[in-house]
Amino acid sequence: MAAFVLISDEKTLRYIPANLQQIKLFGGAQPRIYLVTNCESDNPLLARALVIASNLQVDLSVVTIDVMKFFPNFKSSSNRVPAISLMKLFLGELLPDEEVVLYLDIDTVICKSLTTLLNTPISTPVAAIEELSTNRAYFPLQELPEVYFNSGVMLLSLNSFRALGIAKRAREVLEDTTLSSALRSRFMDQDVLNYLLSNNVTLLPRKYNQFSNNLAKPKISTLLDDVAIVQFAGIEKPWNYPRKSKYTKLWIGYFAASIGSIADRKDLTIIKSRKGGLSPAKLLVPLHLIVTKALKTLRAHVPYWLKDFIRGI
Ligand SMILES: [Mn+2]
Repeated sequence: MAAFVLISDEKTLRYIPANLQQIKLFGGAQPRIYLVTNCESDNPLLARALVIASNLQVDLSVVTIDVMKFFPNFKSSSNRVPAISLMKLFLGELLPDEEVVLYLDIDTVICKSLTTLLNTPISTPVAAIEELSTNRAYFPLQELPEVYFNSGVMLLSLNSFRALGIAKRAREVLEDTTLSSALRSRFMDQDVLNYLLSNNVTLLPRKYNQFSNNLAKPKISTLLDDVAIVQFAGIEKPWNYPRKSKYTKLWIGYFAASIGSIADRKDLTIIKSRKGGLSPAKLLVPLHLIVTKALKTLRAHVPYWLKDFIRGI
């Protein structure tokens, strides 16, 4: 079964517990996860992610990359996509023992079991959903690729990546000043991946990468009950989006469940700023206390003559 790959810089490291929780729930038995990050290995949020992974009994390996050493000439653009996301292009080399991996953006919300997807054999380097909306129109080269895929959820054949020398070709693109400045002007890793691989992609069913802004439209969302992964592609993220949406709430639930009592003050602000989210007080109460309290409340409402018949209440 495919391993999972998450890529995070220090801004998103705080949210990784939510991803771990979701993978635990929907990623099949004993999921293996790689976290590729440019954070220092003594970052407390990294340590926290490792503790949570061990609590959840998921196998988490951290791959630390110094992006500035990796790309000495990298010029950060005003783009919201961080440089570390370019590491998607180099996964064949970074994970030499893995054959197929499922890459997931941190801003994804998993809603259903992914075991079918994780066991899907692929004959192309990438399997992803086609991106029909905005980003395609911004592809900066004159020649638009026939298919333009989204790089937020991808099943990747790292065997094919290695066989096709994708890491070397990606480096060539990134070091070609004219080409890379055109490609990196906006969506960076997604543009480079499309430039290299859009003629060699398997299209996945859309349910594996539904954009949250589409699901917010009631007419569309009723048609899309079958959604397996939602991506908060764009500025809205489950941790900063004030609107009450089903998927934001779902994410908050995963995040709260994963951090439990090792939440810190900043986590509580994230959760507190949501209407409909868990309150910080609830979050810090260990689960068994909540259950005991609920049972007490229930007991108070059961007529006395029934109590003897119901064991455990
Ligand atoms: Mn994303």
